[in-house]
Amino acid sequence: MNRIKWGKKIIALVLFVTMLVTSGCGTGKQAKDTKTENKTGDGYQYTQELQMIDDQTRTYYEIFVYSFYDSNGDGIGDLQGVIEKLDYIQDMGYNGIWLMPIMPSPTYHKYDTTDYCAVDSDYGTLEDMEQLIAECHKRDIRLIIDFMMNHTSREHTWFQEAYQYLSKLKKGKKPSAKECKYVDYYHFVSEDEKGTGYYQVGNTKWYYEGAFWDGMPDLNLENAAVRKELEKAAKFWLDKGVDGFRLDGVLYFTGNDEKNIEILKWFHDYVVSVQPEAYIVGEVWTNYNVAVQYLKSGIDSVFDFSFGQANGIIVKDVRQSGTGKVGRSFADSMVNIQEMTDAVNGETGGSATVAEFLTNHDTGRMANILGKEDKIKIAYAMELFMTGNAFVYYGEDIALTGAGKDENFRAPMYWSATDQTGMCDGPENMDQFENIFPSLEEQEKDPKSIHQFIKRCIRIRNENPEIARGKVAVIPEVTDEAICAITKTYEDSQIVMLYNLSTETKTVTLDQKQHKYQGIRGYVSADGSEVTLEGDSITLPPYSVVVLK
Ligand SMILES: [Ca+2]
Ligand SMILES: [Ca+2]
Repeated sequence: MNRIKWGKKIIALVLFVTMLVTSGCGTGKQAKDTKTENKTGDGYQYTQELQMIDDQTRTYYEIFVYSFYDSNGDGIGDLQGVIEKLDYIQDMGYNGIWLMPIMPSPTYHKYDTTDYCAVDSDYGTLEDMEQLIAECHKRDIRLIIDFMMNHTSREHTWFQEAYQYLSKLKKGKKPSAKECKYVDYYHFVSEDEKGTGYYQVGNTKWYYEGAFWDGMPDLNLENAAVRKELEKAAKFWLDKGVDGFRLDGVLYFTGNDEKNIEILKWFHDYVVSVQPEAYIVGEVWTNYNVAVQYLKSGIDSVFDFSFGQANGIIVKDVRQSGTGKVGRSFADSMVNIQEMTDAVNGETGGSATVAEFLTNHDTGRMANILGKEDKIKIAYAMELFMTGNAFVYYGEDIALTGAGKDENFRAPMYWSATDQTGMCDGPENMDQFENIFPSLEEQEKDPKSIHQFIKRCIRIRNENPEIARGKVAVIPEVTDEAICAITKTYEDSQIVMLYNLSTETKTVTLDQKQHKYQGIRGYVSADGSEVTLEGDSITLPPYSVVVLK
């Protein structure tokens, strides 16, 4: 199961002339007095070099192509639009992209495909996709795509063939795969066998399963012929150079965890037989203690629905910050996630990682869930500083607005308030609403914007490989209701991380010798003020995180 074969080659890029950090010395104020280039423009002087490691642990940007950037003025985002914005994505610090479905589909969201081996004409051509892959790889960005194997579109020819066959089937006759192989591609049952989520074939006594809606008939993933079709599709994209897959709706493959895991194992084993370095992350939408079991299939990650979304640990802790035992419970939660992942890796001998996120295309956005700028900022720091892969949904980098229904979660990226170039129309049934926070153009000019804050979090993550790869241990003596204090150890290197999860300034005393640190590696704070170190004493502004080493 050891698929990380890139040898942990460290590519240390010195992007900017840097100053050496000295202990007891904050970094923000000096920045304004130097001529040194500062890329985020938030007044934060980088003192560390980037340490990008070419492995499976990455920071991914999830893109809904439809609403991202429109290159040809038809109001729909497209692959050329993504190519145009790759510099932006790279500049933000992402080294992975997850593209939501790009295959042909009758819907705007494209989760129901009619062809697994093509690009939807709304988005462009296969040549555009090849160009996008090449441009990503030039930038050391890995590109994964949504792969929907639970269901096809109702309009897929496989389903249409089966549907027509069943429509014409004589009364009392059983369907035969010899006459039409596609009847075994889906879950067709007779009237007496149908359960919830089954839909009638015309006015026959035959029904098909559509777990999500009648437009998305569920595939029979235990059929060898279906598996062959999906293998062909996976190989098609891997041969094009795609770096892996985000697997949609894993929990719905069958109603049974063990069967689902077996299906994942088949898919995983096939994918790595074609491309040993491919990354596979599954959407297993349930608590992590259940989802983590799916890593036994060999896939690299499952999304952590325990930490993410509106009712997840991060949002809950941010809402309760200052009132409950947030510092301690957040630290314990991180250890808990780690222990669950380690336990499965121990069993399989694998090196699976957790995939963290706060929002995605199925959830409301942080602008609506948390509303306040300081709370959104600390929530993103909590997510981006977790061990594992981090995913950020497009638009969250400016706290785009979106609540209520799916279409609203998939609103157009708000590039500028004055320049309409590249702006998309968004889904047809989206409600009309104003954005709560300013456009990217405005936030790029504001050193204290949410955008600058998130960019800085990713920068610090990319400077310190221990953040995404380190083993977490709690420092119990200083962890309390406001402060989460942990160490992270990756190979021979250890960092200390202190989170002030309260709205008041806090001072923490931590012996430098005992905890093996000499200075500040980097910090973020919601109001932009400095984290300072004096002797063994660290002062943390409200909602701030510091990395010490
Ligand atoms: Ca377009
Ligand atoms: Ca299914």
